[in-house]
Amino acid sequence: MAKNPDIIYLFDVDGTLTLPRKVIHDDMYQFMRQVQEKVTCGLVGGSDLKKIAEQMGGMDALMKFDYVFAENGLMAYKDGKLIGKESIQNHMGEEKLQQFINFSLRYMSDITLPVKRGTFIEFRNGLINVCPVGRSCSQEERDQFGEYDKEHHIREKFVKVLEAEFSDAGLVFSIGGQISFDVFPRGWDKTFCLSFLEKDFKTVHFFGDKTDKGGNDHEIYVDPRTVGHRVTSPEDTKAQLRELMGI
Ligand code: M1P
Repeated sequence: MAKNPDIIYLFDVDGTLTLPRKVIHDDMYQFMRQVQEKVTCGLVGGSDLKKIAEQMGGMDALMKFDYVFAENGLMAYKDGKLIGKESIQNHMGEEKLQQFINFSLRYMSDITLPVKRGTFIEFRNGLINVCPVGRSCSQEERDQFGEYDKEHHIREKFVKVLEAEFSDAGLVFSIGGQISFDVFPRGWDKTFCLSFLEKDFKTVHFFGDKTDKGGNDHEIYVDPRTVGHRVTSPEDTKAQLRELMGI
């Protein structure tokens, strides 16, 4: 049976095709190959390409998917070929970026914490990670900051100041982890990858597990351009696909 050219199935990685941060099980990978014989398939993950390739069993195995969107689509591939590449420095421009970094470093230089270590700003392709205690802290120092922050709201207060100072920069501030917060342009969640698909497909089915508000699948799951499917595990993804496709 020929593939319906209007439909694509798009999958989150962690918790949807693999257990969190683990390599895909061989039977799941083989099942996905069967699915792809019938429907165009893509992956969208927040991690970088190297990490997603490791999780799919290598770069060749990864590039068997019709579309691969690493870092939510900042690195976009179709049929194994790069079709899009975006970075935070390209998007913000060096001047704005340095204003942000300089302001943040000044702000952090005025805070006193139980301890301070190194790497207060970590620059990644798609986001800036800001860390008042410093990312080179030990596990014990990390836990200590986590507790201190619960009481003193260091990150919350910092984010409020940044939101006011850079209100026109279109940035999102996300306190997800224990010691830091992420800063990235608005829209650079998983919906970013839809710009590569919306012209070519009438229906984009998205499968993800962190679909509740605050989860990193939420925006794309509720986006009007997708039909969202909430899954609880790779096994559940498989079961839902079997039901949907009658296989
Ligand atoms: O997984 C959420 C966060 O994990 C880390 O946060 P922290 O070091 O503060 O615990 C960072 O990788 C951060 O970027 C990420 O959002």
